[in-house]
Amino acid sequence: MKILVTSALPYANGNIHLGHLAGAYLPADIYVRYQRLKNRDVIYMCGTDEHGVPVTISAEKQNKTPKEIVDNYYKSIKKSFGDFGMTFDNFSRTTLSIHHRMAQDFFQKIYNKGYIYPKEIEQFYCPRCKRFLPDRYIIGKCPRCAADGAKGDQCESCGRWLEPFELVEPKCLICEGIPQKIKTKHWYFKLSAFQDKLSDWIEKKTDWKEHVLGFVKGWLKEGLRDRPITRDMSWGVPVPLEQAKGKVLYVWFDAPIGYISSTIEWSEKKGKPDLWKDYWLSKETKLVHFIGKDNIVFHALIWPAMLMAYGDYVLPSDIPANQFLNLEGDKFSTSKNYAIWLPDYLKDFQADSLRYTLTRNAPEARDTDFTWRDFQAWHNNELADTLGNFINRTLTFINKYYNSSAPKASSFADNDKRMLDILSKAPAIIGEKIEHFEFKNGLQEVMKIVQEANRYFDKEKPWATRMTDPSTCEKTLNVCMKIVTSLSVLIEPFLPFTADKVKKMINFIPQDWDGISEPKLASTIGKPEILFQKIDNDTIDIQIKKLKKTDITIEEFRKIVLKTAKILKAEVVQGSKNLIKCIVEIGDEKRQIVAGIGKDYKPDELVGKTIVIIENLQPAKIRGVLSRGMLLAADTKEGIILLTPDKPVSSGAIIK
Ligand code: B3M
Ligand code: ZN
Repeated sequence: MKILVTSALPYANGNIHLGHLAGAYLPADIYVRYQRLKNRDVIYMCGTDEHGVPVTISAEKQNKTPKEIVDNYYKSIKKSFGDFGMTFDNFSRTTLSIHHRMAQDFFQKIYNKGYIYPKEIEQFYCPRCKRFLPDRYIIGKCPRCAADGAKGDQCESCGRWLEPFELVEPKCLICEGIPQKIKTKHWYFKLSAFQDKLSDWIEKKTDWKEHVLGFVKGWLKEGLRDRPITRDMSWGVPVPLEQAKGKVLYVWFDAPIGYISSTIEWSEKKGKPDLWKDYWLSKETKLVHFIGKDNIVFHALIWPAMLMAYGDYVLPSDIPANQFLNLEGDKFSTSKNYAIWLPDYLKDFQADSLRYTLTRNAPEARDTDFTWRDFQAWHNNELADTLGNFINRTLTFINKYYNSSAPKASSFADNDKRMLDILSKAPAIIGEKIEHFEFKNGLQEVMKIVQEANRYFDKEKPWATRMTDPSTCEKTLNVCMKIVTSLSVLIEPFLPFTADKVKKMINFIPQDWDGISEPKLASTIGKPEILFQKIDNDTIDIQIKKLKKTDITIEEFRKIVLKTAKILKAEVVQGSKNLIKCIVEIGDEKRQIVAGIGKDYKPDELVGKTIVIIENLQPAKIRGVLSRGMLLAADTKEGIILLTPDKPVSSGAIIK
């Protein structure tokens, strides 16, 4: 049997945070590493989702092109995943031409089969921004749960799937203006045609997670509606129809196809361009999609319907979606920068401590909470004092008293046999948990062995028997060495970096998951090293403080130099609608500042105004134009309003 594993393709518009890891990435990596240790034919596909409104919105906010955004985040996401020990067989990008071709082929084929049709509809248009507003460019109140900030396609609070017109008090996301309804044409996917087929298919998925089935059945009960799968934007996969010029595929139409194109890219890199077909075109393949719960509808309904419409590909066999991880009692929020970002975490701590914490506390069946205090306690008490301690006390003992050669044993007493019996059963017990996506329980089983092992060591007292009964002592250490050897494999899916270190220290003889039930020992061991250094309170306090981004100290505020400045010259930056380049006078000095105020001010209106600027901001290039400083303005519903002094004042005056 072939196993094809995927993790949700992260949008290339920001870094990965702990919530993402706990949802879709870490569990998949544990699963895949385990399958490899079982010698199964498994591949693990992922890549960045580089189209769609999330990317264009970030580009607009940062005054960059979408391409600049995705190039940058593709690199940094890939790097931090690598440093976290993620073992994708391929990490692709949806902007590659192979993906564009696949997505267009997919569209074309199901269009030819009659599953896609055009429809004239009304759509929101922002008169101020002068453009159509795709769903996520509209925000408002959710019609079901009344939460603020619901997006035009989905309410993140209650999970309801929305159409932009359903939002109460809709607003343009960019300018907060009130949008108008205007006619346009879009292409719809006939999801309704798959109502019965999907219901039958889901009926058979009795072993899926309860909350996934609950979600899916809820949608099926409401009745599936056809979905528009094209958008009026320029960033994306062009719709492959003459009549649809200037439109692109909806990102959720092209993104899951990315799982296939990533597999094709992998095959091509391997020099076996048809290899992907063995996985995708075989009904025997076990296709497993790891995702967070906000992606359930797309993976468990729309994507299978797309696959059914297309016809040739295998359908998902399981979708073990996780619930959400919260952070110190609150939701992760990218927009409020309330998150722990993976690259930041990795600067200060080792990957395995996080892999441990996130698995020990995995949101498998309900939302869970990450706290820095738990992280510290589990690292110190469980990784350092329990796991690290057992391995260290065993190896140090052997190093010191047996000159680093593996202790031998010819017969065993009951207590030893009990321990060896635990080891022989461990791979099956832990494996069973992993196969059922119960990673938290799997890890708990590993830690039970470690606790037993420490108890065994304490009870056998080798430090005493060394003097009184040397052969018993050697036998005890032989058992302990077997435990360490087993552990070096059993912890690998969860703690791969630690597993590697242990294997090096014990001169590990290659053994797979099943083989490790009767561990083979190398004849000598290397030098023991401490696996986990304790983390102190100060280190954790710093992390906790970092999370409260909103408060700054008076010292921090004093670093900002605010001054009055007079605008001498202003002109629109070439190739941009919104950026204005101003030459300002600050006392004796003249300098250039670029500001995104072109929608609300004409260059002529600006000249002669005295405004307020931040003088000591690091220079930056905006669209290739140098900007030294930043002007202050109120961001209001009516537009941008510049701050100007109450009474006439000369330029260069310090503001306090
Ligand atoms: N990029 C959404 C997300 O990051 C989306 C997943 C696509 S999986 C095909 O939550
Ligand atoms: Zn607008």
